[in-house]
Amino acid sequence: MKGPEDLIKRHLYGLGFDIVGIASLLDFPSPDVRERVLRWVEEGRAAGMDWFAESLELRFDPDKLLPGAASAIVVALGYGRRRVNPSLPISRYATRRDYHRVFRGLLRKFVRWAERNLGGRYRIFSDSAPILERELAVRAGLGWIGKSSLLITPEFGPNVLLGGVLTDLLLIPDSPFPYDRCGTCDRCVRACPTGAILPNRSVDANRCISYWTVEYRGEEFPPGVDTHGWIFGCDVCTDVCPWTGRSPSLANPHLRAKEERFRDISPRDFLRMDEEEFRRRFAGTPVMRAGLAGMRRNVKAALKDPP
Ligand code: B12
Ligand code: SF4
Ligand code: SF4
Repeated sequence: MKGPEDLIKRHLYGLGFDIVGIASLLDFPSPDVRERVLRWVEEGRAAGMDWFAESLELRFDPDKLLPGAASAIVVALGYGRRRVNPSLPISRYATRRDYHRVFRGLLRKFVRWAERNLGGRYRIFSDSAPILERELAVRAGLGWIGKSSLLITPEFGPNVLLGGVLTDLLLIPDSPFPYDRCGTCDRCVRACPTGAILPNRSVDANRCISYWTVEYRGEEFPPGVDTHGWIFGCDVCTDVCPWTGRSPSLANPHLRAKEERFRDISPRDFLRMDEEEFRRRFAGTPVMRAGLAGMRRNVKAALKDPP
């Protein structure tokens, strides 16, 4: 007879996820990961992301998110190495459907099924809840933390987005991913245009282009910030990773729906369009996070310093 772990995985693969794994929440996070995260915050590496420091207590205690949480079911969707529009300096993941919505939609279906068939309680996460997602993914056997600090999977390289559910079911976990397959490679560290990747496999957000173009809310960038031509996110550390070369060209079909929105657009178009057109075109895609004002700020900075 199949155990609940097999049923869960079969159901999630059936919904279209690319990778599925189960992690135990016993001693999560481990003291060394806790220490890493605390140091990252104390050294000011989170830049202006105050929400990160403010939610540390929750990040360190899944029980606060779901009382009795015993296991995490971690899922990944591959976002493909193909650029929809090679002359548009928007990171690949952002020229797809907004992954938060995709994860939420699919995981809600999963939870409905699980509640009916397995019992237990569930709490969905995909950037939406304060969880250390990459650490959970390593525990669930999906891949390893690369020098870029990203989770690298053998099948999709770093080009995966993560989500999952916490549950109070005590499931048999998968084995944590046992290898570091970066070896002597350090392409991401050398290629990062701003030197944001630190020697301890973490990223200083103060220097990361993705932070400035996606998360920063100011009207203008402070002097000295150079986004190297990117107008939303940055793909340099994922593009150069040798594991990207082996990963599928196309994104998971669930993410592909909005790709055509980015096909015939140039950075200057963001300076011309009004709010209504922006919303009509990009609703349901990650660039809504920056809003039109944020995209304009990013484009103006990029035009001063084209790639
Ligand atoms: C804050 C944040 C950012 C910040 C800070 C990035 C960072 N590296 O921390 C900014 C805005 C810069 C950012 C950028 C990007 N992000 Co981001 N981001 C997050 C977020 C919300 C939290 C990350 C976090 O906890 N950072 C805190 C610090 C302390 O983490 P850390 O130092 O790397 O340590 C962690 C691991 O390395 C790990 N670790 C565990 N054991 C060990 C052992 C050893 C030996 C080592 C070395 C490490 C290690 O433990 C720590 C806790 O998880 C997550 C979603 C989530 N809730 O997890 C997404 C997330 C990490 N981002 C994601 C993506 C896609 C990106 C971008 C690629 C987007 C883009 N194209 O522009 C870039 C990549 C930049 C990079 N190289 O990291 C994906 C990554 C998927 C993946 N394959 O790993 C995530 C998981 C979102 C998601 N749901 O899919 N991001
Ligand atoms: S996203 Fe860009 S700026 Fe940030 S660490 Fe990667 S290469 Fe560096
Ligand atoms: S580019 Fe090389 S060092 Fe960086 S994550 Fe990929 S394999 Fe590891």
